[in-house]
Amino acid sequence: MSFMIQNVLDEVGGEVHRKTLNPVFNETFQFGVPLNELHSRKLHFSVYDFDRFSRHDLIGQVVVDNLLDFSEGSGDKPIWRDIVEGTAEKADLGELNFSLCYLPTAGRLTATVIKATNLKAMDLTGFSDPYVKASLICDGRRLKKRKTSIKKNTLNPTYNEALVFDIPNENIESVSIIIAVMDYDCIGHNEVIGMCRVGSDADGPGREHWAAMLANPRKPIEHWHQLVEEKVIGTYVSKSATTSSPKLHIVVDSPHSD
Ligand SMILES: [Ca+2]
Ligand SMILES: [Ca+2]
Repeated sequence: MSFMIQNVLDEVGGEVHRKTLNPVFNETFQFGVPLNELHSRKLHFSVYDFDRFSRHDLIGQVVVDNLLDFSEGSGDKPIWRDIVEGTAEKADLGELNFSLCYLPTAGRLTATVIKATNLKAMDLTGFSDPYVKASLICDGRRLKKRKTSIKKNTLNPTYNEALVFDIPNENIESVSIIIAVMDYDCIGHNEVIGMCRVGSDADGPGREHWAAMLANPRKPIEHWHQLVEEKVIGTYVSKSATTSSPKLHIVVDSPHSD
């Protein structure tokens, strides 16, 4: 269980209770909050399932927002609240702005990564070190990838960098591009912040952007995309195919690894 007072980012964790659905904690947590700020603060409870070998799963959350009422109320009286599904954390991964431009005769697609805003913080600093990785996908196989540079310690990076793919005109309807915004970490694996996907068979905005690109050859078409979790997009890439396929062709064109 963890608690957080919003905007203060004061966070404390409770003890782990094993193999139970009705845990009793009886633990006290204290936060220093000035009385005149109490009305604008929220107490955020998150209940997690502890996993030793992977990221802890969020069971649900309770947000208490009338803290001033409680401070004037009757001290230690217990309060019961229903735990609701924790969706707020998932929604805010950020947005990515890029343009797509296709030259049919040359068979060249240029994705220009312009900027990202409100990215999720993936480091203890409260920021991320974002770079953008675009992968060309055909039949579930990752054929090529291109990356931007890394912008250090920011949640609102600007790139203006072109990522170029050679896609013959006869193949343009059967490919898609998965775009991942990554957090570079000097220790451990780089983390996925969020993803989006463009292509003829992509969802909503991803399909519209692709169609607008094809309808306007040789013109850069710019669009904002809401980032979604990796597991939403990951199903479009067959993991076994990327490692065993002899057609796999990875182009490493930037100095950093992922
Ligand atoms: Ca990180
Ligand atoms: Ca980082």
